[in-house]
Amino acid sequence: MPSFGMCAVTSCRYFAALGRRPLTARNDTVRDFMKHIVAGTAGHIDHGKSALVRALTGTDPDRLEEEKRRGITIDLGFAHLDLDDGLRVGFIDVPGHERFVKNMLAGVGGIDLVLLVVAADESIKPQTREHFAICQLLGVRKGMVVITKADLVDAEMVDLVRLEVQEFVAGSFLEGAPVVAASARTGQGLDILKTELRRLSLEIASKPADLPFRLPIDRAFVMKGFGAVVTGTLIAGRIGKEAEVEIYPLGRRVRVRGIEVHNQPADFALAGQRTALNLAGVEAREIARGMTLAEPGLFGNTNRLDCVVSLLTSARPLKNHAKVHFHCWTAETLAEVVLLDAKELKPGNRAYAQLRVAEPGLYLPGDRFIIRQFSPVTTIGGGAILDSQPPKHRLGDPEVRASLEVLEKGDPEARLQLLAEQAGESPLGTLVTRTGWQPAEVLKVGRLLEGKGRVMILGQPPALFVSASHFQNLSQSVVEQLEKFHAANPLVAGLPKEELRGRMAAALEERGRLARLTQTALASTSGQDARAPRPRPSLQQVSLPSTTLFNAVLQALTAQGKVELRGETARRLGRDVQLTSEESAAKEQISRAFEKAGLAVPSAKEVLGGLRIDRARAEKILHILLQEKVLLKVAEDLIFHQSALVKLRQLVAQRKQQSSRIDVGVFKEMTGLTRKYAIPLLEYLDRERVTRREGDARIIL
Ligand SMILES: Nc1nc2c(ncn2[C@@H]2O[C@H](COP(=O)(O)OP(=O)(O)OP(=O)(O)O)[C@@H](O)[C@H]2O)c(=O)[nH]1
Ligand SMILES: [Mg+2]
Repeated sequence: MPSFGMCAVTSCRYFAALGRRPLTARNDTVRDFMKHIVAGTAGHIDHGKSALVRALTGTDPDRLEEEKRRGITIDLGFAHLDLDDGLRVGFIDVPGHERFVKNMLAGVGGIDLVLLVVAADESIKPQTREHFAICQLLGVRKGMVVITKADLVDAEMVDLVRLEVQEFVAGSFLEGAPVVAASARTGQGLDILKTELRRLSLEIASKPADLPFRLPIDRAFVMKGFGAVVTGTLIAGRIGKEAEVEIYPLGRRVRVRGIEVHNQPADFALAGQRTALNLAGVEAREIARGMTLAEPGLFGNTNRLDCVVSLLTSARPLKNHAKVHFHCWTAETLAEVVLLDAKELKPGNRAYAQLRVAEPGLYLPGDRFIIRQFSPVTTIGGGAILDSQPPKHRLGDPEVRASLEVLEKGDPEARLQLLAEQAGESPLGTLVTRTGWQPAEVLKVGRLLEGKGRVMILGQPPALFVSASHFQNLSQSVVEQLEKFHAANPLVAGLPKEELRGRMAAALEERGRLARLTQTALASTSGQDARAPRPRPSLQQVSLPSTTLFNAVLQALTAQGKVELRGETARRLGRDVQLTSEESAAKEQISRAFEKAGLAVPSAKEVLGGLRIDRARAEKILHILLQEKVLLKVAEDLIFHQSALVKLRQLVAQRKQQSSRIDVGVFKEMTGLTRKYAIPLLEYLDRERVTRREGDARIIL
């Protein structure tokens, strides 16, 4: 097997193919104590972004032949620079051309700081604005402005551009940020730039290594001798060699055969690092930009996202159900914007919306995205994902807004409680996708809520989160349904558990509907705003409870003495079959008829036919007698009174004193029965282990 990463020669070939610096013998392992920061360039075409990266790092980020020939950047380029103090800055160089903004978007998602590049001879141009708006929408927090090509103009001009730039970034995250004049040609300003870069980098918090590992793929290609290689910025967690990972949304599980961090072989990669992974078990052509590597089976893919969307002031009003281009991390797809609390989104405003994305993917709460107009394609806004597996919302449901506010602004406990309440019951895995937290974190916060009586965590190991209100609603519904059942079926002792569970969806729906009606009525009589958040029953999505939850509810009700379980049936405790006097008489009559007949029993049809009550009720009474074991069904249409069977056993026991062997003839003689009764009764005795068949005879046991 080729050794990806550790072999200097092949790695050189590998990096030659990437257009990067080859390995040096000195740097053969990644230093995990280093701080890793990712800086992105941004700015108008030809303003000197790539030349600046090259001047800073010595690496030409334009790696494609076409880029070199045309002198423009088409796709993302990568380079890095080691500053002192164990600080490594990875650069993502983006294209400025209007047509390649989508490539820019695939790179900008994972950056910690931006170098907004403005050429001294051109000042602010359209893509300066667009790229900067994108950075703001994506929530980039740090950066600086670099006035490039300072060698082409005089100092006065540089000052003028500086003023323009300062005005341009006023009120944004770049207000007060360094504005450095530099020249890639003369080297002017590069030292100051590095000093500022270092200062800013030290202020930046490292990306979260304690969140589940995620690597949005920005490139996938095949390396001769290695196979599939993918690259990307590790946005969370850590990944080690030999780990099994899943390619979302493909659902393919593959092995990490080798890791390189900033061109150097490594045993693992950490959040914030530019990473290349050599994957075993997949072809490069099966993987594409926009897919994500993450822990296998941990998350679910999604194509519905609840989010908050902001529209740029430069955009046209956004209509409900508008189609847009959606960009999140390295992914790009079409999406429909369903506005949840407005009919139309006005320029400069924000609203809650559900995005229905055309291609499912791995998106988690907190992820930022950009939307671009369907046609002509320009950036019009962006936002943050609040829920990656949202429920279907009822049209005009005022609670939707209140819930989304909790998801946007609430603390972890409030958010988890809301998600648990919305679903009624949620498997741990769903909550991991809906929070983006590690399973252990979901359990930790869940336990806090459990301590406060707001959720219950069921299962062994604990894996099912049930909101306390849902549990309560279910318990009440079970009792109500049983009451209803008993009232309608006085002759039936109980309801099979599965049937009872099957009635729960409709029962909960009804409870929810009533609760909503009451609340609306209360709100209108008390003058309250009907849109204000209300208690939770209507929040829950009505569906059949899982068996785990349903059994837990039945257990709790049994412990409370409200319900009684008999085998697979449930009934209200102490609830007996209630018979009318006519029915009681019929019951007595049936019982007596069989008792009197001894072993030469009549058919059930004959007995029931002689009663005064109707056939259906008679059948139920017969069923009760069978359930009470007063009567016993020995074979199809062969029912005996239990006293007759007791006598039969006694008879057989007496016979044993003479001989422990009997055959059919002897049995017939003993009992005076015909073959019609004798054979089924002998088989019954065999089943009851009173006798054992041996050839044509029986041994009495
Ligand atoms: N005189 C001078 N020319 C520069 C400087 N920086 C870049 N250039 C030139 O400007 C042109 C464009 O530079 P690039 O670095 O390719 O610009 P870019 O912003 O990366 O362009 P795109 O990636 O296509 O958006 C090239 O011809 C560079 O040689 C500089 O500081 N001084
Ligand atoms: Mg360039």
